[in-house]
Amino acid sequence: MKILHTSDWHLGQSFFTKSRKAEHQSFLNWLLAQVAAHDIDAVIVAGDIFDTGTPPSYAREMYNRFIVDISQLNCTLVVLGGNHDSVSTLNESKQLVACLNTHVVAQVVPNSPLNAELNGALNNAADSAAPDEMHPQIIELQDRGGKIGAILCAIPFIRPRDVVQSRAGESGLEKRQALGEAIKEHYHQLYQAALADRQAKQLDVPIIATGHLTALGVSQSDSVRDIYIGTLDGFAADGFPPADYIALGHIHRPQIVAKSEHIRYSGSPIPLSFDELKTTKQVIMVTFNGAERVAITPLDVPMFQPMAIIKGNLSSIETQLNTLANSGAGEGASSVWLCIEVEVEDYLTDLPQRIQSLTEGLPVEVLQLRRSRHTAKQGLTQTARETLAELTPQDVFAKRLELESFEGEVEQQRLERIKIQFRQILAEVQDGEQNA
Ligand SMILES: [Mn+2]
Repeated sequence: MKILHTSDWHLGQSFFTKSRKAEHQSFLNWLLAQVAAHDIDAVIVAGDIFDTGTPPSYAREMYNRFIVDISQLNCTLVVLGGNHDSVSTLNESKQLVACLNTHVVAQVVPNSPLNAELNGALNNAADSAAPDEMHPQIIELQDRGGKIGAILCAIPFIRPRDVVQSRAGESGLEKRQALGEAIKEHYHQLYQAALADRQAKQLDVPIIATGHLTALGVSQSDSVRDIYIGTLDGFAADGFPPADYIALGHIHRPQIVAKSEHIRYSGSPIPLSFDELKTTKQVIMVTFNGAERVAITPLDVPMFQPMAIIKGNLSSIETQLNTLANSGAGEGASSVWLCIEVEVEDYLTDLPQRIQSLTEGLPVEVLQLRRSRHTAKQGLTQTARETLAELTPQDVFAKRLELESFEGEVEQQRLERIKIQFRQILAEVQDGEQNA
């Protein structure tokens, strides 16, 4: 049994007004070629298929086309909901794509026995192909020969309301702990159900789990929003069950979790922010022989759109631009997308014009212009040194926020959320001090 693990496609993303359509289409074509070349039995997408809950038509069309194409390769597809995905958007075509060998798990079935019963009834009414008592998140993955090759605990992004009931009077810390425990319990229940199924059918197959969350101790990139701020900082990796492989999504940089080879983030297949250019993009191929995991092989995804970050003072930026142009980058179908960070003359008000004149005639397009704000940083350090005792936590946080840029509507909304969360956390800490 061979599976391919990928995540965080973010189909439909618009990047500083640029569409990622061509890159996504190239990636999907490349992925289909890998499925064919390596005889992949199943592809798992661990959340964030779409960038938003209401993706543009072209993105939905791309998704539909991919499902048709992969089913023709006799490969199973598993699609899990991420925090960016809308449960109802993914569920719209769930029954339809089930006919094309594609399993969609958009949300978790709650742990509570009452809810589980209700959901079981709803699920059976909607999906008459599930007459047995199998948990709807347990999927027997078939290999290309139609035999069961693995049992999957299909766990999408877990929304707190799906697994915990908040109680009045609970502190923030208690809420965080309750959510962490509930997530752990959800993994445990599904793992036990998978074990029971494997035992009952005497199968020599691995148990694979998935997830779309922040596992503790993982480094993040710019484009990942802290979904658990204020509720949970991260899920401790020791809360995962002893599955043979755990396919994670949400973090865009490929990485191993808690030094465990088999617990991994595949990362996003295309860079979703300039910050993500630091690492090569991958999908992960996992090979099993019976129940035994014999190889974990990252496959590097080609870079379909040239992108670069250029930093420095204006004269160094000019030199780097010319080096880039002379290297032949951007001479293909698309010019190089650039992020330019001005480090010294960042105070100049006519920076955009200066950068424009430097890049004129070169095969580049400047999508982002950052000022590195040295002066602002010095300001903060100075104030902090002189008057920290006189400042309130709000003052310090406000000064820190001044160092960040929040451009555009989405970023402004993010800024508002951060401010609200800061106030909540501060209130909690201050409550705690009074009670102590
Ligand atoms: Mn994502």
